[in-house]
Amino acid sequence: MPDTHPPRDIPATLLAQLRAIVGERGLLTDPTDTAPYAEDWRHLYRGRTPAVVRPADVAELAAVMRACAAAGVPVVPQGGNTSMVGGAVPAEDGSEIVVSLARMHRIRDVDAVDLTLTIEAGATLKAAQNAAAEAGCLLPLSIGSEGTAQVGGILATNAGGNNTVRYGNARDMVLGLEVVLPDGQVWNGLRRLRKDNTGYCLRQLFVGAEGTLGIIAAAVLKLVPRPRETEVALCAVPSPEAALQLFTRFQGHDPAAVQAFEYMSGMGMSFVLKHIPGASLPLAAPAAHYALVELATPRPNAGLRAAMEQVLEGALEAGIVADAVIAESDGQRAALWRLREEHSEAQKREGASVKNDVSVPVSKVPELIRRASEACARLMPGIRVVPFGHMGDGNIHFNLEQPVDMDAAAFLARDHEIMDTVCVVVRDLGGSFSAEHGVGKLKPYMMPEWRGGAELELMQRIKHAIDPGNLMNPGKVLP
Ligand code: FAD
Ligand code: 2HG
Ligand code: ZN
Repeated sequence: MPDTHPPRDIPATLLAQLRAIVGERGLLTDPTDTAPYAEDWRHLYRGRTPAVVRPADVAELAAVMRACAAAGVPVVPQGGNTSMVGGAVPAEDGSEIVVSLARMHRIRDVDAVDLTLTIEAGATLKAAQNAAAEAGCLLPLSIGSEGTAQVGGILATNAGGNNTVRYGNARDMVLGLEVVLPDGQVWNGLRRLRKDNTGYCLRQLFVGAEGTLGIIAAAVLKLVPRPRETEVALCAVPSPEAALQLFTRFQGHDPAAVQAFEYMSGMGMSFVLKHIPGASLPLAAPAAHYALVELATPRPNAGLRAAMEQVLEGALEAGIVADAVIAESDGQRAALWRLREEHSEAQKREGASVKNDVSVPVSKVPELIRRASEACARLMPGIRVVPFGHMGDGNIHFNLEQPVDMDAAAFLARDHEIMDTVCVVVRDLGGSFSAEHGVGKLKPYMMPEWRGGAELELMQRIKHAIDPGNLMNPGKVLP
């Protein structure tokens, strides 16, 4: 979206105060330096900010927040800036300061007995996974952006990803939080207890709040024992219904082993093969639909390979699977996952796309794909339907690519119309308009219709109680 607003001045005294708190290294004010922090990954939003503040520790962060609160200047917390909904982008009028957590990335503690990782918000998810692995454990959260997305960002968005089917979302991994409140007060809730019924569960308020209530400075995350066996297979399937049947067969065989179950369309896969260097399909022929399944277990000698082969053989005989390949090495497992994880990048390279990060009950996924595909084709002949995602937990990225002969801007101008067309079906199936990416700047307009009445009113009351000055990430989440 174009930046049409003139920059708004913030008090020079505040800038001087911020510089005194974080030093020259911690403050960016040159527009060339701040520009990357003011635009989102999808290039949907281009904001402007007079300053990006990069505190080095929680004391500096608290002082920054106290100074901004005293000056009445709003702040936008930013992690890896990989939000799919423009959640970390400042306003266009230059009235908001970006607070980047990037310099707060220390691993404070890993405990293989307690199965906990205490880590600062600015560490990348990948760094958190590595720290867990070095201690012989697993942090069971995996998303395509994990090399860039930060622990604070994944908690603020309650990220989901590939392992939700087995381990739940980010909020299921949080035992404790350290949060800096809008007035600069620090709440140290870094407890590592498995049981702690002492009043309201405050940490869960900040998880999924998308930076509208406070800034997460550090967290205690729950770990699990690392898997000893992992098997990954890519399957060509005749339909989304067959993919669902395959999923239920795996779940029926051993629900504790299904670590991921992902769906991909033939069109989406063709984009990956076309745009991603080195990507190749290890099956006899391209298919209309694919499923990627990962089984894993911490049990030694669990015979996962035999389980994978047994379920796939049964599915091949029943006509649920047309062809399948099981990875033979870590390299092959990574190559199969790459075909899945490069879907976002491939869709971006193919042209403009409208994303619908929706969820429905797992049993309704095939109906969602069929009905939403039909509805979009009626709305815009030639629109290209590229659904993919986390079928095992009911979360499909029902993405639409511009028709080949249509101008990208003309296509994007109809984004709400397209999103609303998909959402009519989602709603009818009892689903959600945002499964894992959040509401951000893109979708607050949907909140009154989907969450209106007592639910939205309660959210607004909580927001007002914690952030009465509306200084935390204004314009995001709540309409
Ligand atoms: P940012 O984009 O920087 O911020 C996101 C929101 O959190 C903003 O509202 C921001 O203000 C707030 N925030 C950031 N840090 C803090 C903090 N410390 N305290 C308080 N608020 C904060 N998401 C999924 O759920 N599942 C996926 O499978 C997935 N795959 C992706 C694949 C790709 C290729 C890309 C580009 C994105 C994907 N995402 C996915 C979306 C995105 O990566 C996640 O939402 C991620 O959790 C955002 O982390 P971040 O550090 O980049 O946060
Ligand atoms: C994924 O699952 C991400 O790969 C991104 O959530 C989805 O690009 C998208 O729409
Ligand atoms: Zn996803």
